[in-house]
Amino acid sequence: MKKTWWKEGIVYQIYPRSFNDTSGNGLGDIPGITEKLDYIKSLGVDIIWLCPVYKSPNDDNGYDISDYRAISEEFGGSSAFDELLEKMHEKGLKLVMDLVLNHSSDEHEWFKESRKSKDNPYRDYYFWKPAKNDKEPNNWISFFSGSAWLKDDITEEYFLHLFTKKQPDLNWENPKVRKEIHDIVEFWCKKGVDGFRMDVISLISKQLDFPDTEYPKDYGRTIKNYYANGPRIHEYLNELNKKVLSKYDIMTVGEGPGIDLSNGLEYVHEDRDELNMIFHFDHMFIDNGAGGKYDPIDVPLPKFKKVFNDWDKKLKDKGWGSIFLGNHDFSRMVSRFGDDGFKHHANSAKLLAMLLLTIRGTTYIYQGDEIGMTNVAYPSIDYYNDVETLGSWKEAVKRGENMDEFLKLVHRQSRDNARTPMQWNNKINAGFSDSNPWLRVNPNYEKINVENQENDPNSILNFYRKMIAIRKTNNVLVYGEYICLNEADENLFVYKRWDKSDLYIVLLNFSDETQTTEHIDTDIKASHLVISNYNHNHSFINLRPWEAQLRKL
Ligand code: ISL
Repeated sequence: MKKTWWKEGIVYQIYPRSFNDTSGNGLGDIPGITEKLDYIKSLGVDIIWLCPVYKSPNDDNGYDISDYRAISEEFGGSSAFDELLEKMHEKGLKLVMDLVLNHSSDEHEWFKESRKSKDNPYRDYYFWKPAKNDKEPNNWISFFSGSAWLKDDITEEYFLHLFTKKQPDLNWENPKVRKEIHDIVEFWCKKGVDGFRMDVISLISKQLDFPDTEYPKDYGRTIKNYYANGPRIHEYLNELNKKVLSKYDIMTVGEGPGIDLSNGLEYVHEDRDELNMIFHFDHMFIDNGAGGKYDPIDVPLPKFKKVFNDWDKKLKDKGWGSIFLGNHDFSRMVSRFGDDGFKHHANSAKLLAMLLLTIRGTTYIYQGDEIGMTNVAYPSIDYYNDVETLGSWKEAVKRGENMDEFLKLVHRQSRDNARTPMQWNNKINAGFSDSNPWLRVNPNYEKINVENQENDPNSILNFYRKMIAIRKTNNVLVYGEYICLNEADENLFVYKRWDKSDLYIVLLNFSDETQTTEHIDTDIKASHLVISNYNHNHSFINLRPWEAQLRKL
């Protein structure tokens, strides 16, 4: 395996709108990030992935870009961005931009032109189709509910939007579109950014016959598979790589709904010159039942472990993985994979930190997870902001569902769970802003906040710092071999990491009861403890509720 900075680096993901507001308008901003660089640096991370900060009407909080070269004025404009980049580089931090290239905003100049007439030079920048039997060109459903086509009055044709109707899909078939995209990527490379997270990159190549799809009953869960991995996807990525990416020392990570074990390597194989890493969602959609996200099911631990085991095997010696348990699109990782109740909150958050930092692949930490921020449960739908949540709510109303019950599902599944403002201290608005935040703070900020945890050597925050330091000084935890020792065990996740000189054993008790490791065949007896989330009486035979131990031979 080639050794590089982005394999060894640890990424911290920032959702700027919710990170830190310095202008006092209730929205986080770029100077707010600059202000917190010492905090970020103190975690020990190396790379910041910044969710979109471009000019945007914010129909989907920045994932609808109206000018790919301009920074949103609300966030501080380009001078604030330049300052952030400069300060980050001074401190030895790298910056990864989020690029949304599958679609633009409908307020982008290209789209404004495109809709004007059928022969406008920008018409083919998007997908326009006439009606079929007085209806949409096909039956495709948008990710955010309803048809994926919208009729535009000017030419009476439909355009494709796999996300909201303000996010028209760009037509990568058109060489002019690809040239524009290459130029945009080059623009940011020349500015000195260190990489890109490419939004829904698996969707950029479309099936051009736009077939009607016979959606099975579980389409809520499988919908992405109909649109992803189109016929020219690898050609496009290869071209982008050859023309721009390969000329710079940057990292790329493609977001990949619809990417799975059968095709993942095709995106990241080190000989293929496409992307460095992808985000697959095998563990993130694992709790989606037949009805999709709002039909959640319980997940047995072996199924969860299998995702990590299978992907490690698949990528081993050929490609590189991304290890994450949360981001701005999912509920909080401690509420989802841990236990956010009073008793086990801290230990389960620390256990998940140990997992993130000891599995093979680059670690991605989402803002707030380092203090164990949890899901929120707003009293009514009026408090929610996310387009996906609101779309699903409307659909549920149409279906005549019991909306009190549906609100409980929103509490569990809404993307807003991860978007509540960062909890800095126990003062007004959690120290995020002087005025009312765009999204209500989670009321538990009085207990769960950075300031409290700075002062507590046993806090989740300080555990992250220790774990990060351990990983940074032990390359075996980055590159070393990985094997899971107890695939079928319902409660424990135990694995080894090793190379020629070192061997680590990771013991994670994913349950709220004591569990024995006696049946697991390891060299455990000869090992010594490196770090644990409990600070006394460590036995490697009996692991207490949510106990996590990193041991070394
Ligand atoms: O959010 C999801 C499930 O709750 C995903 O299906 C998500 O829509 C998908 O992973 C794509 O996400 C990305 O593109 C979207 C944007 O809304 C997300 O925030 C972004 O991460 C459209 O640009």
